[in-house]
Amino acid sequence: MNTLDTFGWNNEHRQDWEALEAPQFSPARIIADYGRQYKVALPEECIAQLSGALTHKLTANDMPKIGDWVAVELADNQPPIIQAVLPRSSEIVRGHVGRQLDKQVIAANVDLAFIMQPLDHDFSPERLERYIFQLSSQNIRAVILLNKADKARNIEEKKQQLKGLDTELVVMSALHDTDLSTVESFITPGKTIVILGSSGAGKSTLINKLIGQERQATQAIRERDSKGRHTTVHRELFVLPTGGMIIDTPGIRELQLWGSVDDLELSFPEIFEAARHCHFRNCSHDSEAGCAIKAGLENGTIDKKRYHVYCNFKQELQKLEDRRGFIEKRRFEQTKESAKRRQRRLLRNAEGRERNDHRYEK
Ligand SMILES: Nc1nc2c(ncn2[C@@H]2O[C@H](COP(=O)(O)OP(=O)(O)O)[C@@H](O)[C@H]2O)c(=O)[nH]1
Ligand SMILES: [Mg+2]
Ligand SMILES: [Zn+2]
Repeated sequence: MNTLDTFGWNNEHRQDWEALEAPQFSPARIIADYGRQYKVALPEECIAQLSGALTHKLTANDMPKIGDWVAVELADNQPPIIQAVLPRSSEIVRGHVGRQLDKQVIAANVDLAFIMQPLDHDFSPERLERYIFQLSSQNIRAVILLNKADKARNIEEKKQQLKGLDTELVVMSALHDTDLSTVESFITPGKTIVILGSSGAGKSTLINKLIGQERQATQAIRERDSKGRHTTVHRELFVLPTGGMIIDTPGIRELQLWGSVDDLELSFPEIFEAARHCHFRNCSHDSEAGCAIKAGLENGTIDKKRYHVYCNFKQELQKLEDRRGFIEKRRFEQTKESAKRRQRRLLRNAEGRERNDHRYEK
């Protein structure tokens, strides 16, 4: 029988729960996110709604996300109402797609992430680097699952292209492998794993295999380009027979980065290490004498492709920082301006009162 512990409830959550001082509510975990409605585990599973107060109060990112622990109000003959969201131990985020400048929370309270990529023409080291960067800046351990090994050619060559990543790597076939013990060894009781990757990579196929049931719809793929249509439309958390949980996600077409230039050091330590040895402190690694990056690229201690990816990310993150800085500044100026307006208004009112007072005194 499932208990809250099956869903990962631990001492840390218990402490957060105590701090909430809401004994009239019950703890529950969000196990499916349908937009306005949620499926929660109490541990028994049911559909819950967000309270009106939270709907108004919370920003989009603070709204309950898959994996969140929440406080629900239970009443007879009524659907449970979510009244609070507990602090998150971790977040999986990406940059917002579109014009909005913000992060977007994909899942909460995750212990490990599988990044799944097929070994066919969808294989892209740069795309993997994006995930690795994003996860390392969120302090989430990642494991790469290279899927569809049954269809792949040049597996060794592809693995070679990933040797600079310093991330565990499993070559597999979700569809044909009868032994998934290597993948299963990462999934331990009480821990939550999220599976990320493009649509059509084989995420839902793997989840069905792990659960031992066809719970998630998988897609008939267009053979020509192996591009998938999105079959998984919402995020859902599954408890595996072996204990441990896995969150299925719809495919991410392009992972927009969210973070700062400083975060790059976590995923590109060799580049930062070399840069410390450049002759000039503000070396742009372009044409300066005594540039350790250039030397590293020439003698092969720095991988050229990785350096290229690093430069792209740096540019992207710098742009993000600049835009965020610009918005912050504008917000600050607007606050200053409205404070001034408020002060002027108060002053005018005070003067008005004074004039009135004089009138009465006469
Ligand atoms: N050849 C082959 N096909 C696979 C493998 N894993 C998944 N597929 C197929 O790839 C398609 C997309 O799988 P699906 O699980 O829906 O991908 P998702 O979008 O990542 O959830 C389906 O037609 C699967 O049958 C594999 O290991 N080998
Ligand atoms: Mg799917
Ligand atoms: Zn340099």
